[in-house]
Amino acid sequence: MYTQALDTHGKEPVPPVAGEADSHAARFQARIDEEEKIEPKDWMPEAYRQTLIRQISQHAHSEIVGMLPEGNWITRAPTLKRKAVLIAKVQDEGGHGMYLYSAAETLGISRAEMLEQLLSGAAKYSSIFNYPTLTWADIGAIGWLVDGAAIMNQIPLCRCSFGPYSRAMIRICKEESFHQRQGFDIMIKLCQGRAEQKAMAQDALNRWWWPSLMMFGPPDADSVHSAQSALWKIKILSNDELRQRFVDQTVPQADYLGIKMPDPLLKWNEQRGHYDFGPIDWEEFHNVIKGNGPCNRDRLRTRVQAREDGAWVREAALAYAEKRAAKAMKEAA
Ligand code: FAQ
Repeated sequence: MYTQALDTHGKEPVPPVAGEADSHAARFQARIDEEEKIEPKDWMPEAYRQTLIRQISQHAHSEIVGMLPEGNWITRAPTLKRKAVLIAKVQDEGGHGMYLYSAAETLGISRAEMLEQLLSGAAKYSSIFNYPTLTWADIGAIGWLVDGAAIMNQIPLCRCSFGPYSRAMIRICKEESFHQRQGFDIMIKLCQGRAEQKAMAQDALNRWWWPSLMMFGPPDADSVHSAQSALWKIKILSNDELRQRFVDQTVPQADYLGIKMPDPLLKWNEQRGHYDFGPIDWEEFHNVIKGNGPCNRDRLRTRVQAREDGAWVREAALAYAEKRAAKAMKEAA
């Protein structure tokens, strides 16, 4: 069980002999260089553990908060089939959050602590989920672009050095591939529909394109954690490399749909073999992650309300578990 690591936090006792810490660290790095997976009870530097707790919990929070923009359209999906598919997708995101909280728990933090960090506003989650879903086309754009960016970022994470995170990522990526296809399918239908429907798809692309590029994080030159995370093989590709791959992959898809990226500087660069694209508004990005995006307050309020509304369920489940345990004790006596 993942949570068994909670009893030791996976830490070995402080090395008694001078120099032993260095040899632990050297052995640890050698294992990473050999592409060996690090498992929860293995020795690991405290900073490695903290980096993973930070990244995995932020990722888990993103999945949970990420249920809200699309959840907003479940009651308004245009057909029964679209509604069923959307419900399944939103449930999948909840499941991804659960796998990721479990993976983080193996590092010695409890789920309750992580949730507290989210609900108090202390923890980050992906900037993208602080934008509103104004029309049905936004549901198509999220599946196509947001899941597309998430997969681009997460496929390399399937090979990351920490075992539980890499294994969670394999399953999550499989499910997100389906999510991306359903989003693209919505976009195809809208783009093959009436002029108003195609205009709706274009409008959604206009609003989601730049925030999707921000999902990959700040430029490499400004990325605080990249260098160390690359050494530890938590990050296999850099923020900018992934962003470029995403642009290169997505532009032909927009061409297929017959809609245009809202970027006048977007142009194929024969020499580089990549698309050049215009400058990203990093001020907007920093503003959103500071809590001042269009929906930050609303998202947190909704999560806090959900916790309050669910209190009676947790209390009832706990009371039932206690009652069963007491009954089992009595029967065993
Ligand atoms: N939003 O030094 P770096 C999804 C923060 S899941 C908010 O480059 P790092 C599924 C960063 O945390 C989407 N904050 O950081 C879905 C750090 O702050 P800190 C989530 C951001 O960690 C689809 C600071 O900036 N995916 O979409 C963002 O090395 C549809 C400095 O940045 C993951 O979490 C941002 N966009 O690289 C659900 C993937 N970018 O902690 C529903 C796993 C950066 O020092 C519907 N995470 N920051 O206070 C990662 O791969 C990495 O954490 C990065 C950032 C690449 C996101």
